[in-house]
Amino acid sequence: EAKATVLDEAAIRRALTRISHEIIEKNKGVEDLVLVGVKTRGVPIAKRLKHKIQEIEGVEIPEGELDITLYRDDLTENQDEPELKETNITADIDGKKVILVDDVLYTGRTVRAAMDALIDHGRPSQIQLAVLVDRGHRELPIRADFVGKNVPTSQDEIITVSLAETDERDQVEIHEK
Ligand code: 3GP
Ligand code: 5GP
Ligand code: MG
Repeated sequence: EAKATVLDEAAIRRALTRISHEIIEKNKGVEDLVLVGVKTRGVPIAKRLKHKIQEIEGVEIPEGELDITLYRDDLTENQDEPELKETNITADIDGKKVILVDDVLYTGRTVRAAMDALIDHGRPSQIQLAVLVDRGHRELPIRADFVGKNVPTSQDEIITVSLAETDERDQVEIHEK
């Protein structure tokens, strides 16, 4: 059962609005940006950022998606590496500033695999990272450029991310594993 709600619908909306402004500010506009969502829930988050940035700047940013899966049955076992399953990036990422988007950043291994996949796909001029929640416990030297909320967790906790597009409503909670 849920221990606490860390973001409700309004808080998620505000966080994504803030991140949209931060992306525009950091990049001095939206030129050469490409958004790439990491499946599953990074994809609707990337689409929301795209729409918000379009509202603010009046420019449509290309987007794509990556499917990176941990080949393991038990999410509590931490031994297997994330692997790329599927890529759908029609945008040319050569020379582009790619913003990777995921729901939760934890060990950083998924992001590392995502960066490998991007670099196989072209030569981005930069890769930036946006996440809704950073729960800590990095195992690699990876950090996010844009964070919705930092949620310090223990290893026994999990963050559940519900989004209207995949789960009928918007909510982020902490659960005991
Ligand atoms: P997502 O694909 O929407 O991000 O990894 C598959 C799903 O399992 C993820 O959905 C995520 O929500 C959920 N999940 C919950 N806890 C963990 C965890 O500790 N590791 C991983 N890889 N996924 C988790
Ligand atoms: P990492 O590779 O950084 O350990 O984990 C990142 C990926 O694993 C994210 O795409 C996310 O889906 C998933 N993940 C890791 N921990 C959690 C968690 O506590 N909650 C959720 N929802 N996803 C998690
Ligand atoms: Mg994810």
